[in-house]
Amino acid sequence: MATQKGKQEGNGKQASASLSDEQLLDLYTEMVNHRRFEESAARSYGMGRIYGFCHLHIGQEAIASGASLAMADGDMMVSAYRIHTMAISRGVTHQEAMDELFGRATGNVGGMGGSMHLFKPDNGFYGGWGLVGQQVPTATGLAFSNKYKENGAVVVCFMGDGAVHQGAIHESLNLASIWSLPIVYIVENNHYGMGTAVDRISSLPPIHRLGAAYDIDHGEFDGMDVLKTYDAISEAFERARSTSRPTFLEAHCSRFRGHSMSDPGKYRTRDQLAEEKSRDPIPTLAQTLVERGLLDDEKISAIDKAAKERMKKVLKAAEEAPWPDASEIHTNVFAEGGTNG
Ligand SMILES: Cc1ncc(C[n+]2csc(CCOP(=O)(O)OP(=O)(O)O)c2C)c(N)n1
Ligand SMILES: [Mg+2]
Repeated sequence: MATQKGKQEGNGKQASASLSDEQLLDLYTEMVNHRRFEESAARSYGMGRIYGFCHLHIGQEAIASGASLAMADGDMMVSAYRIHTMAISRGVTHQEAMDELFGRATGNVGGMGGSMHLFKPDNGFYGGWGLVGQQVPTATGLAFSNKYKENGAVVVCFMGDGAVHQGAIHESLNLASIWSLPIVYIVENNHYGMGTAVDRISSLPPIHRLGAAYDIDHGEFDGMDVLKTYDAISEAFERARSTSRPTFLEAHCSRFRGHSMSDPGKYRTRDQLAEEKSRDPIPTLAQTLVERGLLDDEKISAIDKAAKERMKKVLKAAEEAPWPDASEIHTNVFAEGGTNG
């Protein structure tokens, strides 16, 4: 890592070195489950079962799993709209998530939110926001609240590379720095916004440099490697816990599908995509675990088979799940007791 003052340099202690064999296998299994969930969502969207927007995290699963593993009870995660895997890592079941995508009453938020608005506050997952950058002031406010209450909780807040120029993000970083908030901001730099390469729209690269402007420790990591992801995020969490200082990290990653289901992805060549896929986080972890004697071909196939079978059942149940009742149409639209009733 970098050496300049203010940059996250790596504290020499790699949190991943203390993970047990069981935790490593769980991490791998979770990432395979994420992949199969997202592929099932893609197929269901193509079949007209999912309405509205649908943004997949295929290729970026290591970030959801690595970050979630770094969290302790009470910590909070906030993200944008590419969130199925994050919500699932924080305890939303595959069924609750898929039912929500299908718009069913049994969904995570009663079928009212859809793909972009999963929530699980009991496990520290605070969404799920559709406006680019919108989640960052919200996450910063949560961090302020945690510090005020002295509850020791740390917030991790994700945003895309296309979001970092939003004014509200700059205001948030400034406040996080002057108020010394226990928060870890992570830019998932998958190189593209909705269709334009980040290098064409940003004067920033490397994006993590933005942290320096607000006197925030900053750094970058390989978001295609779940163990490096876990190490970098754990170090930032440790800083937040021990010094109540924010960190601004850039995760280098790739999304293997379009921005959303309606994006044909004409802005990158087949060769470029193939190169990105050669760094797929799932086989990368598999190889490490094979080398450590924890996985072999047979176990890899068994984990994958179980993930596919689970998704078959989940899809069938989502198909059969009830729709929300029409009487629910105004539920959660207006605050109770407010001027609107
Ligand atoms: C305020 C606002 N402007 C525009 C949009 C439309 N929009 C949705 S996603 C997106 C690009 C975001 O790209 P990035 O932040 O890199 O995230 P990624 O989709 O790559 O994960 C845009 C412009 C929006 N949702 N909100
Ligand atoms: Mg992007």
